[in-house]
Amino acid sequence: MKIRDVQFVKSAVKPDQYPDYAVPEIAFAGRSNVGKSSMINTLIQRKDLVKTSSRPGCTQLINFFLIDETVSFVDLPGYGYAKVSKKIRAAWQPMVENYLTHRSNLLGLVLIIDIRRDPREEERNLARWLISHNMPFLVVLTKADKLSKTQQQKRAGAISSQMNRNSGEVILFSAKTRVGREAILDEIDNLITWYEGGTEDTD
Ligand SMILES: Nc1nc2c(ncn2[C@@H]2O[C@H](COP(=O)(O)OP(=O)(O)OP(=O)(O)O)[C@@H](O)[C@H]2O)c(=O)[nH]1
Ligand SMILES: [Mg+2]
Repeated sequence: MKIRDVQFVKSAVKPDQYPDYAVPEIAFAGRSNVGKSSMINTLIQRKDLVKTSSRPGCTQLINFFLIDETVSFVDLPGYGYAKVSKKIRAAWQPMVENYLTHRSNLLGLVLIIDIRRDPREEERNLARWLISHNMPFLVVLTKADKLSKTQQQKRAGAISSQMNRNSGEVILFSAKTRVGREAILDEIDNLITWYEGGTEDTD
């Protein structure tokens, strides 16, 4: 997948605010501060089109980006950050659940996990929910640059078994070194090709 043009479309909270295009959409989900927004910047090769911060809770709305007018990327707010106000925490779940259940052109998710941390209840719940709704998802272990090659392999083995995936099915990524960028874009490409094959007009 080659990316030429990227447009920030809008931020939304509720379904009636989502953009009304129907292009295949990929959403990036994960714990607060894991590096979702940085991953999108790396994929689209823009340093800071998507706002990032070392402080958790940076992305608080659902942000839509249109790639070459053919694919949509969605930056989701992160879950699990204890220090944001109760009000924000209470708003997160319905906002993201609404998105996951109502967005008809949502094709799949990139579920992002910090390579140094074990997946917790939230990641496992989300994975379970996605499986039960037949929603494809890719597991990406980010911040790989923080570990040695040996440690990376060790952690990839541990996390993939905790997420019930084969270790070949998880991708190691770093927004710093950009390792894993092509692999993620290839997987997104495969998903879109599979989707378009299945929805082609057969008349
Ligand atoms: N070393 C390293 N740091 C990273 C990487 N990805 C993100 N970061 C840093 O992690 C912090 C959080 O990154 P964001 O992209 O804002 O994370 P987020 O998941 O969008 O966070 P929220 O919007 O708060 O949910 C920033 O300080 C980034 O520079 C990475 O691959 N390696
Ligand atoms: Mg963010």
